[in-house]
Amino acid sequence: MEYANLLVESRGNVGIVTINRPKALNALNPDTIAELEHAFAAMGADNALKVLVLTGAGEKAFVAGADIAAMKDLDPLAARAFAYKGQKVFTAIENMPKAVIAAIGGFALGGGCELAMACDIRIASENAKFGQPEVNLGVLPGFAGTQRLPRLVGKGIAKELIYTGDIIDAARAHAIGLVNKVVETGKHLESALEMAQKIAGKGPLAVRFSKEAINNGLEMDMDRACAYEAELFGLAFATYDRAEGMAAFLEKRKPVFENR
Ligand code: DAK
Repeated sequence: MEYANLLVESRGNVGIVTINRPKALNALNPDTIAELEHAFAAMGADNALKVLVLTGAGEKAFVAGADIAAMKDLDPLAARAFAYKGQKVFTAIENMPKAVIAAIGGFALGGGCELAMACDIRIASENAKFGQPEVNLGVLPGFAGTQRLPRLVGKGIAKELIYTGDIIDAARAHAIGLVNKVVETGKHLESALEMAQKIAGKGPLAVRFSKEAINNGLEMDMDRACAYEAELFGLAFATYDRAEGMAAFLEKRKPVFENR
């Protein structure tokens, strides 16, 4: 597929998706959301890619939110359809069978912050700014921000950010656990790629099962979540990579994982 709003590339076994509408601060219009759906589905299914990185073009923004110009005339049913579509695409990103890292420079507001939260890990430049300013527009977060933000930073801080619409800097985002790491301005992609390379060197099925255990387990009670973890642990023992990883350790060599 030809993408009008994305740049899609791979570097070795890392896939990179860049939202490329810098003049509109990479705001998410319906076409961009549809392209994200397609790109992530393709990269998720591509066994040559072990880790995915999502970023925004230009220095000013990761994504400044849903495209307000595209949203302003929606009737309620179209708005609902837009919200469902965005939620579906973000959930697909969250459930990719491989790690997804958001590399964030500049604004990650509204739908942009929600998109970053659908990724597994967030690495931000010092110039990054985060917020859910939807209340300024008379709406609430529509791409699951009311759900993912409290799960990441806790209910009290999430309510503060969503009710006030305040925009916070990278240092505060780090302090509240919204981002994993803050790096010098402009180095967010480089840093994300470094982490992606590190993860890509691990057993891909072990990373995938860990992700499933964390994402699904957090929605269960502790007993069920631990049972689920045990099932996945057992499943890992059915894989070639588990046998290879343990053999390599005992033979004092580097493992060669085959994703099977
Ligand atoms: N949508 C469309 N265009 C945007 C945009 C956005 N979210 N953000 C920026 N732009 C455009 C600006 O209109 C401007 O375009 P031109 O005038 O040059 O044509 C260009 O990007 C540069 O922006 P500024 O000139 O404003 O740049 P500044 O540095 O002065 O300010 C800013 C940067 C990020 C502080 C400012 O642009 C801003 O406040 N932007 C809006 C941020 C925002 O409110 N984001 C949240 C959007 S609401 C739902 C589903 C989902 C959602 C809601 C409901 N359902 C359907 C239920 C999610 C909602 C959101 O994400």
